[in-house]
Amino acid sequence: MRPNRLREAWAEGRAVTNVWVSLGGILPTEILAHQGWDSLTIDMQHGQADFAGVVQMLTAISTTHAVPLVRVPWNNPGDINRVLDAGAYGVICPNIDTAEQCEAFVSACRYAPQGTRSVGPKRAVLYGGNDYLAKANETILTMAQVESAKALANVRSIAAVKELDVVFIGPTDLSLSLGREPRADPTDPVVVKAIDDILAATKAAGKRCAIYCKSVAYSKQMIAKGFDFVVVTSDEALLSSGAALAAQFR
Ligand code: 3PY
Ligand code: MG
Repeated sequence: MRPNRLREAWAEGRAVTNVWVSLGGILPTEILAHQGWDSLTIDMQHGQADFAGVVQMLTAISTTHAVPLVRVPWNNPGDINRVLDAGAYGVICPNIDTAEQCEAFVSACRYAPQGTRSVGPKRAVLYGGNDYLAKANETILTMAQVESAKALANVRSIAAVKELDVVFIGPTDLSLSLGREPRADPTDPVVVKAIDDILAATKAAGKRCAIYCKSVAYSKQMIAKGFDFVVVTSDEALLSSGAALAAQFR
């Protein structure tokens, strides 16, 4: 099976980068994938893509070495199975608040005996290889978003879920849930402490930790703190900041 290059980078001690794809489209996604990111995330929770669009974007990403990830809209085994069958090499699940919710999520990502994923990998075999069924469980990444006060309280038990690979911090929802200004790249001490506590609990459980950022400077700070995975920017941010800059020519 095609190896998961994120797992390989971590085994070499290297943190990895990601760009978030919210607007979508085949060619824009392919252009982004060619810029040297370690991975791309197609966002089905707050992004525009429908399922057919996701399959097209996964195909576009697979013209490169970037690892294709999908954020599903919710913790729903039907959606999780479909994006994996379409060739996602990792699933990011939003709003995991308890270990029980995390168990249900990872179960949908793993074939028996580790889980309850149904067998029917269509494009996944074309992308991953003919031994996909045998190797999928050890290759696919399970990434649970910890992004609420309840999840913060439960982070030790969430991080301890056996088949969970990555705890992924959603700073905007986390900030809002903690009664602070909802924003990425937070500097509010209450939110920063929550982020540090989640990172420490994740590392103590021997798992990888990821965070959504919106600037290069903040992403670098997070890697220096010990994060294994940083979302650096998004198609939406790149388009609007580039267009705003160009509009200043007068
Ligand atoms: C959040 O910041 O809440 C996120 O989910 C980032 O994608
Ligand atoms: Mg969120």
